[in-house]
Amino acid sequence: MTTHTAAAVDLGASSGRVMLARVGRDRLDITEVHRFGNVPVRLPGGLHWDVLRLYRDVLDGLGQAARACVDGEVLGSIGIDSWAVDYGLLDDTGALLGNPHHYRDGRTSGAAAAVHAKIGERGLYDITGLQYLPFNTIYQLAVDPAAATAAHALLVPDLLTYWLTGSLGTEATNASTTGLLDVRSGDWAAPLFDALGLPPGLFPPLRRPGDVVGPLLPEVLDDTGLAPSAVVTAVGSHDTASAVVGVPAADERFAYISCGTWSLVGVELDAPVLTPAGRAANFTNEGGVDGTVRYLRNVMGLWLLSESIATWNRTGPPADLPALLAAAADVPAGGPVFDPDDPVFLPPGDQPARIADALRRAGERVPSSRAELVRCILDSLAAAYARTVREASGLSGCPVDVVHLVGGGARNELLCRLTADACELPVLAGPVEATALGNVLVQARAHGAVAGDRWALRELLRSTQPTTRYEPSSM
Ligand code: LFR
Repeated sequence: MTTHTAAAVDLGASSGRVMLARVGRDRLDITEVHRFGNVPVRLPGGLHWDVLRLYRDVLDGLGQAARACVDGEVLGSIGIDSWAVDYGLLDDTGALLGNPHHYRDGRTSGAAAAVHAKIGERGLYDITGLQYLPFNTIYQLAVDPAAATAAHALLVPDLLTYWLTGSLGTEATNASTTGLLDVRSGDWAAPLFDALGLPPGLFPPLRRPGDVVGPLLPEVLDDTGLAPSAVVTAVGSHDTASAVVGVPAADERFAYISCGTWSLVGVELDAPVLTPAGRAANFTNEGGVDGTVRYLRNVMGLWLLSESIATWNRTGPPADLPALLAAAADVPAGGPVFDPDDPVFLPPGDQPARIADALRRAGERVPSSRAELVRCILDSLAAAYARTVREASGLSGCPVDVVHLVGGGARNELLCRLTADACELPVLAGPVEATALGNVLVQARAHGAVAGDRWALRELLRSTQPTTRYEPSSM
């Protein structure tokens, strides 16, 4: 087998990156060739993604990837992943009908109630197995006046794929986050489209991770300098699906925390769990690569920290994150905690004030310094991770011996340590770039550079990517 050169386009809620990877039987190298901000724009009509800016950066990144190829090396494929649920609408000529909304926009308040009046919440879960999040695509579409007449809806990675290749499709792992997919059949749930008055073919047919989508359009070749042989290849286009592929687990007995803007906490299963207890605990059955199920719940994540820092930077002396984390590590254990999953924290805004309110309401002490507040956020996240890992294991019957913490949060030593303590389990931290690694591994397998199931891919991760182990301090 040869080495495959692939680019991963990985878009997060606050930044995007294009990574260049070389993957072979004993080789997995990945380097960042372009990193860019993802800055949403507030208009009178709501909070939007600047999707053309993102696409411009994707093209620039692919150009950099082409130029980074050395000694006759040719970039063979490109895979795209991003956050879930958001979409762009197209007319019948393929033109974009307006900028996609941001899932944190307030337009969905009240949308769920309207949808549940047509399809009961329990019935919806029975069909989709999806956790309730107020911004699931189904709720967004219900309040989107353009949806009923649009020719196509494309999830964000599928929209970028369309612009690169001209090919319409919906990648299956991301489709599973829409609230419109039947969790048993794995196909679109026609009765839900009916009930909501949505065109039945609004989303184009599904494609699976590993499917080759096709070559790049001539204008893309011009813009990027890529070779005409490069193809876009479907990956787990939901970033969390790629992140779970990128978890370097040795066997099934693990939980994962994909820790970035959100923290996605759960286990990997072969079949969905659709029990009333799972529904009551708001656990989701999202689609994973190779037909796996990501049985997890969203925890609010580092968004609490990044929005706190943004607030401090707006209103006072700039915050120095490394210094704050060092000081937070010196704050004594046993301080106040709040429930990070309170929906009050969902929209952008003054998180320190919201956290202080939440603590006051719960009769807890309010932190008196920035460092104490950072510690309070991390303690609260660690406690939420521990609760969620226990519930995921209990509800699914999947035993957990180790917690893999991947994504940007793996750099945060204090968070990893607190998580090990709260879970009373070892935490294996890293890789930071699990999502991009999961993305390129699926491409490399599709193009024959590596073989085997997800365990073979994880074996390659374990032999090439360093991790840091944190033991719980009571052990
Ligand atoms: C993480 C993520 C989560 C999804 C949230 C919103 O980046 O994709 O899995 O619930 O973003 O799309």
